[in-house]
Amino acid sequence: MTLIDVLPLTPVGGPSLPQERRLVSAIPGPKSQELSRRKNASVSAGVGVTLPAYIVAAGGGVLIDVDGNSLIDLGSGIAVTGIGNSAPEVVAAVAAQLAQFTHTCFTVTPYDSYIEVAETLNRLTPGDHAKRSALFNSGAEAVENAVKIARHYTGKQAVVAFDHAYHGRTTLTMGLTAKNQPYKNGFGPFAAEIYRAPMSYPYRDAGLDGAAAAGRAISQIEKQIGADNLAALIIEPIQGEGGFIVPAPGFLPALVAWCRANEVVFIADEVQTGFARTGDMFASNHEGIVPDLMVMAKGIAGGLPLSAVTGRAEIMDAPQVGGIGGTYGGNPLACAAALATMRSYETEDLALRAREIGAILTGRLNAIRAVDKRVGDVRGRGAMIAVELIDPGTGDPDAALTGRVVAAAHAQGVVLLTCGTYGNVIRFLPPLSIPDDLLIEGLQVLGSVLAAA
Ligand code: PLZ
Repeated sequence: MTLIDVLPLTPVGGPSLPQERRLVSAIPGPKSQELSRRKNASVSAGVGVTLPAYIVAAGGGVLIDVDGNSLIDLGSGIAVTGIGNSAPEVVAAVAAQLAQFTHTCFTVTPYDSYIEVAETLNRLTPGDHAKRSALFNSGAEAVENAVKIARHYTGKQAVVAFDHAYHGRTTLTMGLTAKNQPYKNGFGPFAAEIYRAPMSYPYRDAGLDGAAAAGRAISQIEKQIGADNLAALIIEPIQGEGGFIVPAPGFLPALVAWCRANEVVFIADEVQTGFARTGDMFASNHEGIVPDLMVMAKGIAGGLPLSAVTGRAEIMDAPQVGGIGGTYGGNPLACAAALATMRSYETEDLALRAREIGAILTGRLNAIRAVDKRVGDVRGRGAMIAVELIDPGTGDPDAALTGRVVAAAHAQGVVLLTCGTYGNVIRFLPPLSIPDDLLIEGLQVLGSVLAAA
């Protein structure tokens, strides 16, 4: 069986798909199981799969698998398809570009869409200072480049990341990422001059407010590294893989102020939080912080691979000409998708839609929490919400329960993701194109499988 055999003759992706949960086989069904056998015989075992239902079409709030099941998508391919899968404006923009040219390499013979993406990012990101942007392919690649640029600008080497941080899987970004399993185990040695500071984690911080948590982190940085050696501090304004941890109010502004006073570049990693996801264009906006550099990917281009670093012109312009680049960074198809995607975030006010989704999520999840003490915390912003599952007797994280709940939801046709250092967080990242009734049905399934677990 090849892709051509399973694809329908006419395209059926995008919002035209019936917006319903429909199970016609077990999940995974027989065709998916056959593909899993082929995967195991051909794909590196290190490449894991969360839910082995193989997808043939997607749009709105559903994913259609090869057996004909229609699954409710509460993951957006890890916060990527915010504007929906195969969103018509993205399909049209990419198709038009596809017919013109597919690649030249911007650093060989350039093209204007790269510039327009940079202009758009310079306008959308916080702060009205002069900015510059550079485009890459993955989140990790953009994180690496932000660190390179910060080191070049400051002439310093050390970088601070935080407990529970996730910044990628390359050698430099593995070092920035906190969690060993599965991201780092056996893959060392890691890059030098990376240090870790304590995060603000209100649910597990016993009442430490933002200023106090920042003071704790800053004191450790000053004692163990010294601002004179520190090029950059990198932080996710809301931590993603680490457990949707929203730091206490005041924590991020205090870190920004300290960085500015000490000539340390403040890098916001908005790879997961960016582009309307949290109910504002960027999570930094909720606390009014203006990062020196911002790293973006995921939601930037409606599913095409693109990432970016945007920041203060004097920092971004520091490297030598030719010092920043790559074959595919800012590929014309990805730029066409990004322009269409970013236009939609603005013209359709998708940040508002994210807040509406957030109200539905938090309302229903808090109602479950009120009657089920295993739900220790409901947190997040906008369409980036999570629950932390605990043992009600001890308050300890309950990763086993989390695994059972998510597996049961998958079997019921709801695509749910976990996260968290302790593996006990269920996260909700629905596409902003999901209809309310489908989202509510997904939450009803969660409620019933949690009650039964
Ligand atoms: N920074 C904040 O969330 C990617 C990882 C999925 P790439 N998060 C999803 C997985 O298991 O690999 C992420 C992120 C933040 C950086 C990254 C890295 O982005 O595009 O996966 O390289």
